[in-house]
This record gives sequence, C-alpha cells and structure tokens, in this order.
Amino acid sequence: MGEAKLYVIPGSHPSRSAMLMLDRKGIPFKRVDLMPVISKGALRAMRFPGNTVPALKLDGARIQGSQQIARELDRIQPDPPLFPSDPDKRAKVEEAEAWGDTFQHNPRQLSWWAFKRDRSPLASYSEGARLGIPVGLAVKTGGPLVAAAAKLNEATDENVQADLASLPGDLDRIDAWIADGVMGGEDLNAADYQIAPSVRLAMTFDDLRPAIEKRPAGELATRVIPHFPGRTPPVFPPAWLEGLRA
Ligand SMILES: N[C@@H](CCC(=O)N[C@@H](CS)C(=O)NCC(=O)O)C(=O)O
Repeated sequence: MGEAKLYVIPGSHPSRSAMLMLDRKGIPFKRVDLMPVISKGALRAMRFPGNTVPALKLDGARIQGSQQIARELDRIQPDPPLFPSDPDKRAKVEEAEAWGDTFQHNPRQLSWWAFKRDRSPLASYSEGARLGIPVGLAVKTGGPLVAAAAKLNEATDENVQADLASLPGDLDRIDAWIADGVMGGEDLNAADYQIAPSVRLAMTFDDLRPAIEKRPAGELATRVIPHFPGRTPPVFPPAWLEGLRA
C-alpha cells in the first residue's frame, strides 16, 4: 500500500472521524491541512469529486466523505471492522451514522457563527495544524475567510438558534443509541466515529459543555476523543441556551 494522504481542515469534526478510523485500522497516513474555503478549490484541483474534507488519497484512489471513507477502509482492510457483520445490527449502525452525517452541520454552524463574532478562539482549534503560515497570522488575516465560511454554511442567527434548540433532543437520540448498544460498545464502530467528533466539537463551547459532558453522549465523545483541540468562551445569547438548562 502506498502512503495514504488525508486532506483535512484544522478543527474539522468529520476530518477527525476519518483520522480516528485510519488509526483504528492501523493505516499510517500523512495529514495535509487545508485552509477553510480555499480547501474547496484545492480539492477540485486535486481532482477529488467533491469539495469537502475529509478527502483521502489511497493507492491512487480518491475517496471523499466520512461515510465513504469508512466503507472503503472496511473494504481494503476488513479487520478490525467498522460495521457489525450481523445485517440487522449493521442497519442500525448505518442509520445512526447517516443521521450523524446530517447532525454534523449543527456544530459546524455554531462554530462559524461564533468565529464570525470573535476570531480569537480559532487559534486553539488549529493546534497541531500545518497551514503553511503561522496560525496567529492565519487568524489575524482570516476575517474574510471566516465570513465566507459562515455564509457558505448558512451560520445565521436563525439557524444557530434552531441548532441550539434541537441539541437536547439530538443528545437524547444519541443517548438512546448508546442505551440500545448501537453505539458505545467495546469495539467502536462507524457511528461512534461519525457522531463522537460532532459532540466533542459542541463540547468545545463553554456555553454547551456543562449540559453535555456528563450525559452518555458526552462521556462517549470524551472516550473516543480524549483531547479535541479548541475552546470557545461563552458566546451565545443566554436566551438561546434556555432549552439546554431545562
Ligand atoms: N458530510 C461530509 C462533508 C463534510 C464537510 O462539509 N466538511 C467541511 C468541514 S467540517 C468542509 O469541507 N467545508 C468546506 C469549507 O469549510 O470550506 C462528510 O462527512 O465528509
């Protein structure tokens, strides 16, 4: 097998999913950090079919998307498996995984909304990243990129309010999957790797961590990713957080 190359954006939660799954398979890879927004053109130029991270070059093939990467990794290296072999169990894991791929967008919108208001926490999310320029400089000059990312991801007040309002129910759903044994088993599966980084990204917000960390979803996220870089001090209007306090 030639050297695998994984294209990521620092702090990107589905990128973390891909890194975790490659690690789980014991497949060594080179991590290549891209700047948000600029990543889209870079990935196109590298002839990836889409324009999002994670994107993986593996033995000449280009595999894009966290769900596609999970399947390709299981195909080229079945052990340890990312999906259960029992068809019914597999269907449940796939259902949770697919839901998780949609749920991703909520912490993504929260993040860009917050960074648009204040870019200073951004540096903490770039820990360990190699962007080609110092992280401090990237953050200092990153205003237009952050504004573009917030716009691209529709990180509006309205959407962020809706994301925060649905978070308690989203966490209930994850807790239920854990209770049912679909997630959080001894051997982590593709749903764990898909969903835990989203929960972990939400936990980087001081506003949200207390409402998440002691729930099964929060405990699982911390188990899957003991250290996830980034921390954002209180940023959301308190009225938007009321549902989380209940
Ligand atoms: N849901 C897909 C797409 C992931 C996605 O949207 N990634 C974001 C980063 S978290 C991205 O590449 N955004 C482009 C940008 O920020 O310019 C997956 O899980 O692979």
